[in-house]
Amino acid sequence: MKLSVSGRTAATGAVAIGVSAVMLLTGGSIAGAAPAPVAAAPDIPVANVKAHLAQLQSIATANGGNRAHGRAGYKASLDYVKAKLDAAGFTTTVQQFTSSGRTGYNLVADWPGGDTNQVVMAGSHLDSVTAGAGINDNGSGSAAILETALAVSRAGYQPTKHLRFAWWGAEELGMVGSRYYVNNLSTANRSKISGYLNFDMIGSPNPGYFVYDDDPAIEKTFKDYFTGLGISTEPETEGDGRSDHAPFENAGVPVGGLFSGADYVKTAAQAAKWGGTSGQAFDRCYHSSCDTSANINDTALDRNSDAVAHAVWELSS
Ligand code: DTR
Ligand code: CA
Ligand code: ZN
Ligand code: ZN
Repeated sequence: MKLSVSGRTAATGAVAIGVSAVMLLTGGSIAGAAPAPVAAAPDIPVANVKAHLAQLQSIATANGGNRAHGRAGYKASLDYVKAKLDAAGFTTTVQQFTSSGRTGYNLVADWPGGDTNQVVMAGSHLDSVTAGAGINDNGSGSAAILETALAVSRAGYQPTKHLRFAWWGAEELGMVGSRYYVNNLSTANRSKISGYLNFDMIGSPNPGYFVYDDDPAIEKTFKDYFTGLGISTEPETEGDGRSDHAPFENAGVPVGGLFSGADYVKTAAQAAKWGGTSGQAFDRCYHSSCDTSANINDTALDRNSDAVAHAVWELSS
């Protein structure tokens, strides 16, 4: 396993006058101070998420039409994401592995600070199938967690827990990259991961709003967010064991995540509550050449990206 680490320590120039200092100045008492409220996550601009998707589309177009494991389009995708994170102050690590005779890569980005004995992870697979650009599957998840990581940097967010983001290679070959990562964690480091959040297809053109029903606390965090939007979600069951949360779950890590649907067909009842077209797949371009920038529902991508940020802020505070 080869590792390369780069990146810059986050700028810490911001000087904040804490509530306690202000209260002392105005004669207040710290003892009576109410517990600090959980910092609210910022809105994630969906235009920024779509700009990342446009870059991933351009990369696929320039590299044989895909971003698949072992192909030039995958490594170019990883280089794009890594450059954004390095510039934003993350400590990035590229983990190399071999699968089906080709070299694969995971990208792991740590946000400096927080309790490294309590690590909150958010991950998405960055690879596509060979048939196409993989913009919904899974540029959508990759772009959403990238923009969330950049929002952490912009906010100078200093969470109690340590934040780690990951972009997996070779998921389409059977969660190869994420399994390689988990298998190469020491038992001690594995036990420090307090939760893993997975985002794989979150912008489907005929979207559903599914929440992984694995860890109850993580599930509640997501469900409460969508309740606040007046959206009734459903448990995500079709994908059990079919994406990168599976290796973490098998290792005993609490997992959760979001999903907007793949090749299953939206029912009339689902169309009545979510809109869209009943009797049609959530994503008719699943694993097809038409999974391009046009294969995204902006509203679903926006809502799910904001839910990613909400969960990252809430679970790490
Ligand atoms: N995104 C799919 C894996 C996946 C996750 N949830 C579901 C549900 C139904 C079908 C597939 C999936 C992939 O990467 O192939
Ligand atoms: Ca938003
Ligand atoms: Zn897929
Ligand atoms: Zn996927």
